[in-house]
Amino acid sequence: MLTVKCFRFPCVKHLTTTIFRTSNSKSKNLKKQASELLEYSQEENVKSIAAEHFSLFTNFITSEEETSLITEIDTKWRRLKYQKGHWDNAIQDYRELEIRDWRTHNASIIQRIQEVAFDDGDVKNNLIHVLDLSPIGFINPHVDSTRFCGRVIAGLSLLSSCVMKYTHKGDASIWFQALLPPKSLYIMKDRVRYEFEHEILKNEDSMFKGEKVTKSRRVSLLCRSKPHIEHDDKPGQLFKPITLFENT
Ligand SMILES: O=C(O)CCC(=O)C(=O)O
Repeated sequence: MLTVKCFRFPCVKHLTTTIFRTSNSKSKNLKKQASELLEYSQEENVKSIAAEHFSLFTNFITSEEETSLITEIDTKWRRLKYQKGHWDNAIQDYRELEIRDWRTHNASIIQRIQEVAFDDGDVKNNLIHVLDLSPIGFINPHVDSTRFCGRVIAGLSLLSSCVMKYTHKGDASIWFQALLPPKSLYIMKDRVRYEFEHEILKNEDSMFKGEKVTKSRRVSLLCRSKPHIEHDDKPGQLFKPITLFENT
């Protein structure tokens, strides 16, 4: 069994996120060296699709920033317990929130994510979806609803590693998966966002490069762009976007 710690994936420790700034000061080009954290099916094109439409940045935040985010998030649950299942069973053993107004320090982290994830033409959704999976929680394969979500989804992982798998909607033999360490940021967009279903594997199925990955409590912060056609996203309706999944 593999409990994901840096020493079991020696490269993780040394994966640094290198920042290159382009001449356009608005566009930030973060280059990552996290290829060890990706695994692909045999199909040739999947690697190039992932290279273009999926990014993973390790150590996007510091441990102090992770603690600061979790501290704020944990003040918000009140008595909200983990729920057994989503209405369509898309998610199991989870709870979720949407937060628009963050404490100043945490707001600057959200801003950093949005700066990296979105292009000039994207309209960011400032309601940040916080998803808390219990140790036995998981997310079934789905594509986020195009009614509620635009071309970009960025996810910051906190507390535990997990495996996120992407499977092509038309051909299950075409897939790739990412080992997401805590404090990492992934960005899925365009072809990966629309043509692949994504899922967070349950512990029983959670294998990466032949080794078992055991997830404990994992919290994610999801920053999404808005769809180009406006839909009502008033607070209170928000758990609709949490129901982000297309019924495929
Ligand atoms: O928790 C995550 O990183 C994935 C969330 C997800 O699947 C989604 O919001 O569509």
